[in-house]
Amino acid sequence: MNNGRYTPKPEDKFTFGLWTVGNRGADPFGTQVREKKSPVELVELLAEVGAYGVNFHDNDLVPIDATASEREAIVKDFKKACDDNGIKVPMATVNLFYEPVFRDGAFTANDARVRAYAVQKTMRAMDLGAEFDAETFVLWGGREGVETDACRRTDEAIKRFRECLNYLCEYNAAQNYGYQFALEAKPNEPRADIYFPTTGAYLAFIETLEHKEMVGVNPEVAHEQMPGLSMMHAVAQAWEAGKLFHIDLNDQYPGRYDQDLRFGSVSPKQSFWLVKFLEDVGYSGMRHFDAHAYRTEDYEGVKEFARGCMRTYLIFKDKAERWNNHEEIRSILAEIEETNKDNKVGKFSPEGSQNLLAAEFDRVEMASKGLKYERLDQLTMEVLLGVD
Ligand code: GLT
Ligand code: MN
Ligand code: MN
Repeated sequence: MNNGRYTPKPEDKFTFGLWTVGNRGADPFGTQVREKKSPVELVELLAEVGAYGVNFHDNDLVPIDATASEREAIVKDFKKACDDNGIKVPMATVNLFYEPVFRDGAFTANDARVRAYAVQKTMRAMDLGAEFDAETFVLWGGREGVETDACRRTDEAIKRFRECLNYLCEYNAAQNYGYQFALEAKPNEPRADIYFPTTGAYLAFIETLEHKEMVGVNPEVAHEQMPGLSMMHAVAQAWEAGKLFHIDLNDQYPGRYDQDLRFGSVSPKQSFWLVKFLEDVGYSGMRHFDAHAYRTEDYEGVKEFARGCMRTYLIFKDKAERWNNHEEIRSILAEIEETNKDNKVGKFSPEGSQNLLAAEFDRVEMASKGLKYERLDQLTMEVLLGVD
């Protein structure tokens, strides 16, 4: 149904990480269920399903113990695969969580050698991304946290994190890479508590950096919904602050481990509001799916998963347009706007404040009329359920 309309196009800017379609289904209780595909094969898969781009961690592409000449050969092959398949590399990142050396964190680890190694590894990952003209550099501090707070003072961890970020921003400027750093929050997993647990926490932290203009956020649906928060609200705050540099789309049941499920598959209504927000404000960045297929699937299922993420996004985009043009919804919104148009607060002035202090408000009258949000929400549901 509507197949052409929901077919991804380059201008939709749909991207996937090598680690997403390359996820082989291992979990803490069981091993891989899908055979390994090389980065080149994964690029071919992404081209087949209609993605715009691919993103990677340094070690998704170049194994950690690769020699310089192996690295060179891998980069050459991968570049060719991207060019041949018309796939871009808009974002790069660094793996600071897999190796045992990062068991106590990377930028916040107690061992100063580990922190220096983490910065070195990040600079090298920035070099790698720059070879592919990546514009965004994501930092997910997966191990920046604790099982026990006995190990360090939390404010010391924050200072260490800031020192590393300031250093990397200087490197970005010195190398003329022009990256925008996007910090990705998550409340827990793999650590019991991860520092900067929400997008909001990172937004506050960014203001304390020396090059705050270079640094924004990469909110992820699953990471906001794990603790039961609203992804769309986090995204809206980031957007309003001019800090929405990237986005990780997926889905998640609240209160569980990080599920990274197919976009829109768990919470269609929240996903709809998210897509509607991004489209309404004109977000022009990448729509990155940080999700993976069920463990039950083979690579046909992986393609089905990837196509599903994009198709669902486009369906919600369509629904958002329908919502915006819906006659009754528009008339209720116009009534709402009517009550909003006479703003009595505005910017403070001594005279204005005297007027406000003297103003008379009929609080009973103001609360006397229903706001029609029930009707508005029901109409939303009808649009979403496809009966309107
Ligand atoms: C890892 C994590 C994701 C991050 C990736 C970037 S790696 O898969 O679960 O949320 O976005 O480091
Ligand atoms: Mn996740
Ligand atoms: Mn993510």
